[in-house]
Amino acid sequence: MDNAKRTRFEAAWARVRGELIEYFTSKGMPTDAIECYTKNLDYNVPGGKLNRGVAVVDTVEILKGAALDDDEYYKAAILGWSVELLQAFFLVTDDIMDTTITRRGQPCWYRVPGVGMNAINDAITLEATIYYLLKKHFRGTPYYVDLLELFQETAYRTEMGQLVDLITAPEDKVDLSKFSLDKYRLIVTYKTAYYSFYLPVALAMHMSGVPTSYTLEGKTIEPYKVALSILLPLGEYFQIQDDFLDFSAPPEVLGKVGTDIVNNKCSWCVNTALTLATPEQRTVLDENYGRKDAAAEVRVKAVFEAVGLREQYAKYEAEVHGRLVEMIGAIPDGPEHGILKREIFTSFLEKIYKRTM
Ligand code: GPP
Ligand code: MG
Ligand code: MG
Ligand code: MG
Repeated sequence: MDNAKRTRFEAAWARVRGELIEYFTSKGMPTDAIECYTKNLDYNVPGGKLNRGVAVVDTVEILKGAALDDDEYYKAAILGWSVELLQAFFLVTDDIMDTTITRRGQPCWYRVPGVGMNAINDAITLEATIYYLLKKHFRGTPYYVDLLELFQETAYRTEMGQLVDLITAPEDKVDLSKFSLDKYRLIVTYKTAYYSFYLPVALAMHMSGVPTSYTLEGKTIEPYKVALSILLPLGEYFQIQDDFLDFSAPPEVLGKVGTDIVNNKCSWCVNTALTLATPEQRTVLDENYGRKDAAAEVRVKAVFEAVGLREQYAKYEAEVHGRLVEMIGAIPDGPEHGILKREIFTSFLEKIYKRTM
């Protein structure tokens, strides 16, 4: 993402943050509570890659077909920051559930001295903040209920995916026969793709007045369904990257230390390795995967290398990129109609293609 784009989006955060602290203060909260809330916001909301939030603004601009004025930009940015708040809510709790050590190059929030399990309330507060912002800025718009439903339904789906993710990776019982690429696809579609990919675009579509259906050259188009049909596979690709990087990326680059192997996760890496392993390699995986033991993790990584996971990933990435480009090329594009545009999806794809962090 270019710097100017990031800087403008971050400037909107300074304003949103000010509004939030002002509201919190106006409710008569004591000074130490205001301090804790401010720290919660500053530590957990703005420090990520911001792809999801910026995607809202980008999509609103693409749909308009012209630059946004300051008011339009700020409204779109509030939705973008609401997606980032949802993400912060998920990550704070996900790190507790996954017993992760670092996130975005710093200790996970629950591991910060003085925070501990108060992090759970902090996460819930981050989610509540979304609905405060929506009410304050969108209560009077015709699409307010669409925004509310979208946030609620998306969060619910993510929580369903998180449940399947967690129960497929029990701490005390490793059973690799429970894993499959089909199970994997279900988990990642629900736990990642809806909130990371569909949500930002659908929010922007609602804000831009895109209707549920319209007619183009005699055909009925359902633009939200079309968007979903591209964005769910795109989200699957993104999570496969996340899983591959968990295994392969240097923690200094990634900003977090991979925990999927020791946590017995049904990740793309283990599923792919299972399809390629010899009986001997399979035994090594059965005996070492999901063990809270650094030496066991090293043995699993050695099998991942031996089956050629890196080459498999490179092959997958080239293949999925081609497939997505083709899918995007096949959707109805109506620049002259000002409705769905292929550029929404290509800009998203190019943002994540070959990412290393
Ligand atoms: C990412 O999975 C999934 C989420 C962040 C959704 C969490 C949903 C909740 C309802 C809490 P991950 O554990 O692979 O992400 P990371 O690798 O970033 O920890
Ligand atoms: Mg996690
Ligand atoms: Mg997780
Ligand atoms: Mg991960």
